Amino acid sequence: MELNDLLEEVKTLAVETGRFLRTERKSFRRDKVEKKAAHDYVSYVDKTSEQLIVKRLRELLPEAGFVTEEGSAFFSGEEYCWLVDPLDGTTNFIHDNAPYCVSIALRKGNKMQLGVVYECCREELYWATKDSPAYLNGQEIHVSDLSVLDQAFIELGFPYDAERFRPFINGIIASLYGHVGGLRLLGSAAAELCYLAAGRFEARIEGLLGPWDIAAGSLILQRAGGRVSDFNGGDTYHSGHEVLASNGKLHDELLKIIRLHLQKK
Ligand code: 2AM
Ligand code: CA
Repeated sequence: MELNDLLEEVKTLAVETGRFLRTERKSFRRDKVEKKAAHDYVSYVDKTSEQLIVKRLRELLPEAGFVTEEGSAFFSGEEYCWLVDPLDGTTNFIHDNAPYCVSIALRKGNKMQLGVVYECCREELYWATKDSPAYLNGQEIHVSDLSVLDQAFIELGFPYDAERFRPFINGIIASLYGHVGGLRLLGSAAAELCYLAAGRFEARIEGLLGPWDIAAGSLILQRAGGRVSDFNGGDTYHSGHEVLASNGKLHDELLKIIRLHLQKK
């Protein structure tokens, strides 16, 4: 199947799955939540959403492997690989907060081919392919061109593994708080990368994520003119372990600040 045909199918799938999430949210009860690790939760909703997505993607591209958050399918070196987060922003979903998303990306070898994120709460469909612009509900989007740190609106993420991340993020907050236009924490890496792509933020810093959290959003951001790297400016960000995302203009300045606190991570 051609990449553009696949893209159309994945867009439809992301919206359908997002509608399922919103419907489930209406009757969702907190006692349905299970604990994966400390403060890391999952429910039948994440798992059902993943099963729906994996079933459809298998029909679309039978030869592809999978890297998924809830582990219902596996990657064993196939040329094509789907990276799926069936519900990014699970903790928001559980508490009936926005945003939460469906995130689907396709990688061929080492190169991301397409990324689709459906932000369920605002009904926003973001997508890009390896050589297209980035789009939000059919409109081309671009990162902001703000280049002054003092005015920058910056997103932070707090991963579930607080003990490992706390010293680093404390340092980052100490450096940025009061020296930037605003700091926020929305709780969905996929949504935040897309908001950055749409010019709503200037940068985002988080680590200790999974590849499924950032695969689609990173491609969408890059195709909107932004930059994504690990905390040394390299491309190991794909693992999700270290992710600095920005409009490009503030990237080097933020890397310098991150380096001051890296040894504390
Ligand atoms: P989730 O909602 O799909 O679990 C919140 O900081 C953001 O980081 C969310 O996108 C959340 O994804 C993700 N996240 C936090 N800790 C994570 C972990 N240990 N593994 C995977 N994703 C994580
Ligand atoms: Ca998830």
